[in-house]
This record gives sequence, structure tokens and C-alpha cells, in this order.
Amino acid sequence: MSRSERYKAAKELLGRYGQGHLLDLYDRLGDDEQDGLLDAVDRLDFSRIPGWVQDYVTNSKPAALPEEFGPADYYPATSPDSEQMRAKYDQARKLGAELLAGGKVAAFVVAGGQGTRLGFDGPKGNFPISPVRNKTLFQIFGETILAAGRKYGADLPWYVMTSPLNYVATVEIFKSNDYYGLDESNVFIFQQGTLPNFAFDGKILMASAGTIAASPDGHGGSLKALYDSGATADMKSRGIEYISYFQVDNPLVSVVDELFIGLSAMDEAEMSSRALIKAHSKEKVGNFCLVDGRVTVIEYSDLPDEQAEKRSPDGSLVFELGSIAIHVISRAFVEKLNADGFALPIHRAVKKIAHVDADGTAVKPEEPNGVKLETFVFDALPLADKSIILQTIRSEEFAPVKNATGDDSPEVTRRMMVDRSAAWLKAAGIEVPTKADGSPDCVIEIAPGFAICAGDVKAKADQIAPIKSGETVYLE
Ligand code: UD2
Repeated sequence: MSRSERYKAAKELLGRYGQGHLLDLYDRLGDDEQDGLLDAVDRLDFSRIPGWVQDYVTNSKPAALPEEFGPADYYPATSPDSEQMRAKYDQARKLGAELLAGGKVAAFVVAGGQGTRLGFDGPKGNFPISPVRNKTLFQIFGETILAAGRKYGADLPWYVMTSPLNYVATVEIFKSNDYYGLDESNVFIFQQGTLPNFAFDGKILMASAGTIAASPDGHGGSLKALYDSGATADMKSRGIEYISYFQVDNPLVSVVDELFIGLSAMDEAEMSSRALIKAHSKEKVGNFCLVDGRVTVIEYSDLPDEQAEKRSPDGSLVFELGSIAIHVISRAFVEKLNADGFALPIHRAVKKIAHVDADGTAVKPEEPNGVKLETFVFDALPLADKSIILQTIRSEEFAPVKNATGDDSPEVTRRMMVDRSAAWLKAAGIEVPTKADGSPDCVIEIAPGFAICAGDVKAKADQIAPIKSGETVYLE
């Protein structure tokens, strides 16, 4: 089709859906920009856009709370009571280690978010966080993956999801850091999809004369992007069966966890999750529930107070399990979803969206002027035929960096990193000087090359010199 024919077809299509304004500035564009805009129009999914506008833009459809739901079951974090369960955990750990040694597992970080809350310029993975060496999040994960690969004696490929907004910058960071010591062929960086941004009246916004305003389609987009990018095909060719999913903001994550992977495999779970016991009833994490026999996350904002406050006879919260965005996903599940053509529910966020107006003048709104849409990965849980939950301990595995100050700030994360290192050392019988409040009176960082779990520290306890009060210790 010639350009002018494409233009005519696009104009007709957009006109039919009340989006003709997208071509208002077309005549001002050069040939390449015109082609780019026509390509972008082709990618708009008009089988869904009118429904989104109706449900999430011009109206705000309240999230439908299931009629009946209860708390989800879970595996406890440590030492189950019964002999039988202890045996199952031992067996699961062994199986997890075997799967890792057999090269059946891949690490997968979702790093396509915009990280606006932290106020850091550039991909969040490049944020320096470790308490002694100031290593970045990506470097910590990279070194952990390298160490895990060595520990299990098998390649542990790393899949990194970016968005079109931070893909180039992320690739540059990996290159300039020499892939953190990993073999470049074992690092697969790809882009997630986007969804258009809408003004409150349902009109799609333009970011510039030739570009449609769009934002990343949420971490839920990973399930499609893994497939569309060829990542799952690449995994298949390597014999990978399990995808260990984590977020870029959490340096404490156990990037590949023997027990979690092993339990998922033993139970033939298609998608599994790690969970925390919530700090309080309204902690801002999703709640693991059971709906029609399927694990489902109900957002904290959607769980009525009455349910959130409900207590069991022992005083614990009935809905006590919070989602921390750590999953094991079977590759076959991702392939099945995509082969069947799935769509996750849409969530709306009202935002200030920079755009150009009908004359092409740039507008930087002071107040929210539109809606961004995204999908959440945990909404795929009910699509899984089998899904398990393994509890984790906050101090061991969850210290996300989200805000510049206060809760979930770098200061808190660094403190938690030191605390966990101190706990690993103590568990290995090493004395750690403490302050009056019990916190470590030293700064400790354990390089992943030295240890990626408490057990590794124990095995190397004889290599660790006594630690003095006020000392800065880097174990490598
Ligand atoms: C998420 C969860 C919350 C809890 C918390 C744990 C939601 C709605 N909430 O909160 O329940 O588990 O994490 O820390 O998810 N990302 C992409 N592409 C996108 C959007 C996000 O890759 O389009 C990545 C992002 O880079 C980050 C992760 O997803 O690694 C989480 O994103 P977030 O900061 O938006 O999640 P948050 O803090 O709202």
C-alpha cells in the first residue's frame, strides 16, 4: 500500500472510533515520521480501545469484588511442624537444586517501570544501593546470578524486561558494566508493550506531532512480552522450564530459591508466589485470597475494611498474606496463555500526562489530565490451574526501594541489607557487635560471590575475621 493509501485507511479507521485527531498534525511530518505514525496507528487495538474508554476512561468501573472469597492457603516460611511436611521441604530443596543444576531455571527481572516515585534519573536498576560498595540493583542481581550459576554448576540465563522508554539506556548500562561478569549470550534484554494514554474525554493523547502518547503496559505485560520477544522460545531452546520472577526494586530477593522452585515443581504449579505476613491490616500490598478455588490477589484498596480487619481465633488477620511480587512461573504456562490469546484485566491510573495539543503546542499539565492503563502480573494467578504460595520472612527477602524518603526508601533498604548480613553471620556463629537497641554496630556487605544465602556464610565461617564495633566490613 502506498503512503497516501495507508493514510486514507488510517483516517477512515480513526474517524470511525472518534480518534481522527491523531492525524491532525500529519502534514507537518517528514516521510519517516509519517510512516512511523501510520505504523503506530496500525498497532492500536481497536477491538479493545472502545471498551477501555467506556470502562476505565470516561467512566471508572469499580473493581468487582468476588461474591465469595476466603484466605488462600500457604506453605510456611520455615520449619513446618509435621514430620511429613519437613520431609517434603527437604525433598523440594533437593529438587530445586537439581533443577538449577540441570539448567532448567531462568532468572527474570521486570525493570520496565518508570520509577518516578524514587526521583532517580534513568533505569531504576542502575540505582546504587549496597551499603559498603554502593553497588547498583542490577549489579547485585548480576553478581547473584553469576554466583548461583557457579554454585549449581550450570548457566543461569537472565531475562530483563524493559520498556520502550528505558530499553536503550538499560542495554547501555549492561554493556558498560560488562554484563556484570555474565556471559553476554546469557543475558536477554527485551521490551514490554505499551498502552495508549487517554484524555478524560476518551481521546488518545499525542506525545508529539508524530508520536502517540503511550506508557508501559504494566508488569502484567511481561507475560505477553516474554512470548512476543522470543524470550520463551529462547528458554525452550535452552531447556528452561521455570522462570524465577522478581522486581527490580528489591535487592534482598532470593533470585533463585531452591525451596520455592522445588515446591512449585513438586506441586506442578503453573504460577506460584511468595508472600509476607502483612505488618498490619491495611499494609499496601495485594491480599492473597481464594476465589472459586483459585488463588487470586485482591488489591489492598479493594479489600473492604471489614474483611481487612477480620481476625482468626488466634488473633492473626484472616487475610494476612501480602503479595510481594516474587513468583515462579512455568514456561509452559506463559506459552499456553499466549497460544490461547489471553487478556489480563485493566487497571486505570489518573495521571498528569505531557502531550501536544491540536496545534502541536507542548502541554505540561499541573493537574491530572488523563488516564494511563496497565495490567498486573498477579492477575494471571487465577488463570493457573495450580498455584502455590510460600511464605517468606520480611527481613530475609523484602526491602524494596520505592521512595526517596520515609518508608521503602534507600535508607531503610540499606539498613535492612546490613541487618540481613548480620543475621547470616550470627547464624554462622560469628559475633556481630550491636548497639544498645540491638542493631548492628558495624556496616556489613556480603558480596554475592561470597554468599547468596545464610548456608553459604556458614560454610565459609572460618574465613571471616572477628568484627569490631564501628567497623565497615566487605566480605568477598
Ligand atoms: C507492587 C505491587 C504490590 C507489592 C509491591 C512489592 C502492584 C499494583 N503492586 O507495587 O502489591 O507486591 O510491588 O514491592 O503491582 N514494572 C514494569 N513495567 C511496568 C510497570 C512496572 O516492568 O509497566 C516493574 C517495575 O520496574 C518494578 C515492578 O514492576 O520492578 C513494580 O512496579 P511498581 O513500582 O509499579 O509496583 P508497586 O510498588 O506499585
